[in-house]
Amino acid sequence: MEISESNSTPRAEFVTSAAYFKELSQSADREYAVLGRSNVGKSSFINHVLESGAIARTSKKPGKTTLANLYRLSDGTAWVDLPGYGYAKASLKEKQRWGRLIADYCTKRDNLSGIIWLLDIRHPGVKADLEAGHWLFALGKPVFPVLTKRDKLPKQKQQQHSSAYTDIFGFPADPLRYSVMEHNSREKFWGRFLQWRDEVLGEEEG
Ligand SMILES: Nc1nc2c(ncn2[C@@H]2O[C@H](COP(=O)(O)OP(=O)(O)OP(=O)(O)O)[C@@H](O)[C@H]2O)c(=O)[nH]1
Ligand SMILES: [Mg+2]
Repeated sequence: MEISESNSTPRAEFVTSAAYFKELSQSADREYAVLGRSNVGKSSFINHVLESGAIARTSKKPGKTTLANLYRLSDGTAWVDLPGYGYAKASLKEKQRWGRLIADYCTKRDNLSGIIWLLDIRHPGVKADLEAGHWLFALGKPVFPVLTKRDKLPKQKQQQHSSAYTDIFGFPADPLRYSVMEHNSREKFWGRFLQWRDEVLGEEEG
């Protein structure tokens, strides 16, 4: 019989959506944003890791999330699902609004405690992520990288690509590999994420 880990997962509830940064209300002292390329799996990750069914809307096609969506968690934090960057096919006007929303959010959100940065395990070093990486590290906020869609690669390739990511971005350790197809991923995420969160908080307070 499988032992359920679900009681360690905080409950999530949807609070609000916003098309522009100034419209996004705050609901917790500490907030974590889920950032990544369009279609990398941000909304799927949120649903899976928070065991929240379909609280965040997902799609096979890129460009699904067009607003900042705010969730309140039972652990007292909040999470924000952002539109993806790097989607070439949206209209210029939409791309500009998403870019502005992401940039304003990341630079002006005063309760932003860290960024959960999602990267597709299959494609280390794509241009949009390199550009985002430059910008993200300049921002100076703590970053927790997660490699998504691990089920799409054999184990050996996963290891190679994970090391490639670590080299490219100078991560202190190989990032967590995640798949929404695996129950295991959720457990591993919470183990590492909570540890990281404590370390980051310790640095802030210390
Ligand atoms: N095989 C596999 N597919 C995944 C995984 N995570 C997400 N997907 C698929 O990837 C596609 C995009 O997922 P979304 O969660 O909508 O991606 P997103 O990053 O929120 O995309 P935007 O909102 O458009 O920026 C969907 O078809 C998901 O089912 C995973 O771990 N494994
Ligand atoms: Mg999305």
